[in-house]
Amino acid sequence: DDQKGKPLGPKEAATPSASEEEPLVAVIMGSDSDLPVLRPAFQILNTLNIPFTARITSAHRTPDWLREFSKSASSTGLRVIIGAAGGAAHLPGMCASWTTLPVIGVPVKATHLDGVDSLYSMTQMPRGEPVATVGINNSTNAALLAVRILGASDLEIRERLRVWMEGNEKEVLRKDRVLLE
Ligand code: RP5
Repeated sequence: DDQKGKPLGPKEAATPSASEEEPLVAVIMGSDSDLPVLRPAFQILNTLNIPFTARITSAHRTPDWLREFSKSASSTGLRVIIGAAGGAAHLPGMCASWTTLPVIGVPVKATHLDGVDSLYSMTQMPRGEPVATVGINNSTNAALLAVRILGASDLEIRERLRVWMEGNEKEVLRKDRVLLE
């Protein structure tokens, strides 16, 4: 249990944070089985040079630790929290109830209900504690949304995102030209 809530090391995170800076984004997940779904988010955050931390904390198995983390999050340098969970996916909702930071939910496809259960859990938050929920398993969009939130008050981050989006556009146009050849 000592391992619970410890930042993931380079091996577990696969694409660890590129810098030693104070994390701006926390990616929390209900289980290490959610890790593969989150790798694209780590990749985006690394590519856009956003310092982040990744933690495993379960709304059901480690409720005290989740509460402690969520309540103290805004007093650190953290600005956005991404919460990923499958099944009865209370993680981002519980987190949102203990913090004023924006919380983005990633519904994970983890059960026989194919992630629809997690999607409904996250989007059906009662009024008062919003969770900005992305598509099932779509951690890429969760990371990009986190970058947009940070960019709203940071011109330099906004510019990095603009350049990245331009690259995306060029890539689609390139593929279109290949089709014509
Ligand atoms: C949730 O239950 C986790 O977020 C995970 O998606 C799902 C299954 O967890 P494990 O049984 O694989 O630990 O709490």
